[in-house]
Amino acid sequence: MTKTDTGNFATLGQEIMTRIEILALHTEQEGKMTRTYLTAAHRGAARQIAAWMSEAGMDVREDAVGNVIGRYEGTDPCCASLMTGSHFDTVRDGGKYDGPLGILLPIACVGDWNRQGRRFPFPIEVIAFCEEEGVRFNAPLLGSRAIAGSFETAVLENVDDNGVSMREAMISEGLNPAQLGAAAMPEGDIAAYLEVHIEQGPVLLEENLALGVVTAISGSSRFILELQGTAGHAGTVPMASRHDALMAGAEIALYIEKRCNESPGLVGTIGQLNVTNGAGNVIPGHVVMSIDIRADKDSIRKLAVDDIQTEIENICIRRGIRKNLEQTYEAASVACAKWLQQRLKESMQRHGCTPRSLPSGAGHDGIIIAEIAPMAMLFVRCGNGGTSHNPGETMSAEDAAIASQVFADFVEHFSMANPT
Ligand code: HGY
Ligand code: MN
Ligand code: MN
Repeated sequence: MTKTDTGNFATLGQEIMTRIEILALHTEQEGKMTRTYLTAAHRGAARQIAAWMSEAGMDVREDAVGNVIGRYEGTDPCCASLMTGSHFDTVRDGGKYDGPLGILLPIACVGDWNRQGRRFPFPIEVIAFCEEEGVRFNAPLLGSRAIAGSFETAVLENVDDNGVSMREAMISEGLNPAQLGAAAMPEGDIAAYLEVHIEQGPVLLEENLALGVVTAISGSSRFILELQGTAGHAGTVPMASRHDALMAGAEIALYIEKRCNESPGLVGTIGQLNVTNGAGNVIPGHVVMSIDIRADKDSIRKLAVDDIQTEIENICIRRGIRKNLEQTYEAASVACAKWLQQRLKESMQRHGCTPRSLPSGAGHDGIIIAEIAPMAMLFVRCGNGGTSHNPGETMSAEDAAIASQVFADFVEHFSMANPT
């Protein structure tokens, strides 16, 4: 792969887009993109990724949590690896680029180096992280946590909508939860981690830029709130006597919206709200809802979380509702390594790209891998207004090509020496 051979990258861009379409066929919902942890669709996708990694000349293995790991050996056995990758699980009825781009782009580049018989001093490890979204078992970033050695085994008892625990699901798929500790990669083994990911927002699209360098990955606080009121007859209970769990949840949701509108960069989302045994003629007695609060500045997020917890308390007292607020996730914002950002910008400039920097409002596996290695992210423009976690998510083959070219340049210029 020569630096100036853009035609070659156009071919790689097409290969990536074709493979994203093939991978998208591994879905739980015909015609929709839903691939959650350890379902048949997920396992089929893992096998397909492993085949592509092998075809590209990588040694392939699956670790105890279900990550698919392709290793392209280097020439110097003492060199720490350059790690890259992303996740291959999806949200429900989501997009097909969120995750797979960051797996299939490096595989395409390694395949091209392999065809040319090209090796680097350092090994390249492409990680297809098995679970980042946290959809099936309400526990995100399982794949990267296992590799970083920060997997919290308590989540093994989390159950899915069918009452199947994560532990049972793993065992039935031939994975051994007792081996999770062995999935951890020692800190010194990884020289740097670079994740290529769609931006999942409108900034690059609005500025007509193909690529961006991520400065930091926003932290987030996530909760499950259970509200216990009193179910009753919709026609006979006067409004003033009700303890309506859904109305309490609605008031809480509207407060969160109001509070998050008060600070720029602060966002709040109620992605799930379920009425237990709901019926049109029954006052909701029990509601379970998710709460997701994020901000690029941790201090802003924490202030908002405090206010929201206080207001939940006030609303529940006033409405005679019992509550259980369980925190399911907490992550501080994580800065991307400055020296890697600089290297990425140099690669972009060598290929005529404006080195635009921007923060990531979305979470990524990089927030966890940053615990064991210097981390960087390369964003790729989204089309369709920048939408994501939506079937309208899209990107172009041209942008896949230029992202491949910049990624390849980054690798070809990579050396262990951290100049700072
Ligand atoms: O929720 C997130 O930010 C990521 O897409 N899992
Ligand atoms: Mn993602
Ligand atoms: Mn996502």
